[in-house]
Amino acid sequence: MIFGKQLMPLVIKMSKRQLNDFEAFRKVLSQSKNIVALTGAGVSAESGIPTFRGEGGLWRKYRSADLATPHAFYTKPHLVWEFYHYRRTIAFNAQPNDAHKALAKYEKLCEEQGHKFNIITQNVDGLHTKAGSRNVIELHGALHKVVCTNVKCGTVAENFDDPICEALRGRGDPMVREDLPMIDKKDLPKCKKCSGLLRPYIVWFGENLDPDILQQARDLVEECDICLVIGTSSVVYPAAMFAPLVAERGKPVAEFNLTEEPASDLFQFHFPGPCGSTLPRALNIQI
Ligand code: BV8
Ligand code: ZN
Repeated sequence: MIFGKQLMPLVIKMSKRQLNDFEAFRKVLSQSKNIVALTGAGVSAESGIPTFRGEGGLWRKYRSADLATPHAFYTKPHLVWEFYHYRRTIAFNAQPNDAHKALAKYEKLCEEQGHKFNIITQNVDGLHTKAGSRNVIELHGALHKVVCTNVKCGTVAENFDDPICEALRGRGDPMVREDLPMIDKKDLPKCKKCSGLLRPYIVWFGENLDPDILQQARDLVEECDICLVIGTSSVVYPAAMFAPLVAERGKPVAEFNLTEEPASDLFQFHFPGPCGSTLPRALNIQI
């Protein structure tokens, strides 16, 4: 399977784009037995979770991509932990919005009809699961999980403590202009098993995705009859290639987004607007 930009020229622009054609979309959806939803930060925006490229994309004077890297953690682990402490607090206190709820209800409907429905999410906020969805592939990890950096240990654990350690209490403020005094590494989150330094269980830029998780996602992208691409700018690989790959297979793709994105021309259906409103309507789900 080819990934990355080399695929783009192969995927012809969708000749007939259908804008807000809810009836035509529902007809195509009703004939589908294997449905995939690919979600990004936009699906959680109406739950108050900042997106990466909107105004929420900045934390203090940093872009998220400046901090979501192994280098950032290696050089300034305390700053990266402050960033993730900020995001953990927001995510743990956020509630699923109507888009999450519609997808969770739709999963149950599919089950009753013997159809397959899976969510492949780039998000790490856990809101799909909180809404009741069960078939969720978290491509980039989860804010409520941590992993031990001691190579002899590598324990992955769930952790909902907020703050995760005393030294991080009150250290998430996004408005602080200058860096706060450094937190000593010994006071950063520690593994309960070996006292090694913990890091968020998150796939950072420049890191490979878990190969098993990536393969599960690729298999679904290869097999599905239709793909809903919801609230994503489709700029981060390999996730950015999934919906175009479905289009390249000649299968229908429906985009739910506020704006047009680079890949939008490849998709058949477009439902511009907040997905908390457009998605329940398209799925014909009462929240
Ligand atoms: C990989 C976890 C192999 C972190 C994330 C150079 C060096 C190193 C790597 C690369 C390189 N060049 C390219 C790469 C590959 C890189 C990449 O793609 N970079 C991009 C920037 C070009 N990818 C990787 O590194 C991946 N690994 O490729 O491994 C490798 C290894 C080494 C070297 C090369 C290759 C790993 C990527 C995973 C990074 N981790 N998340 C964290 O969360 O802290 S990515 C993170 O950003 C998200 O998970 C998501 O994937 C992405 C953000 O995108 P979106 O979710 O789409 O959010 P965004 O804000 O952009 O857009 C929101 C959308 O919603 C908008 O369209 C908006 O209009 C819409 N919206 C807003 N509100 C609403 C709405 N829509 C509807 N309703 C609303 N209400
Ligand atoms: Zn450990």
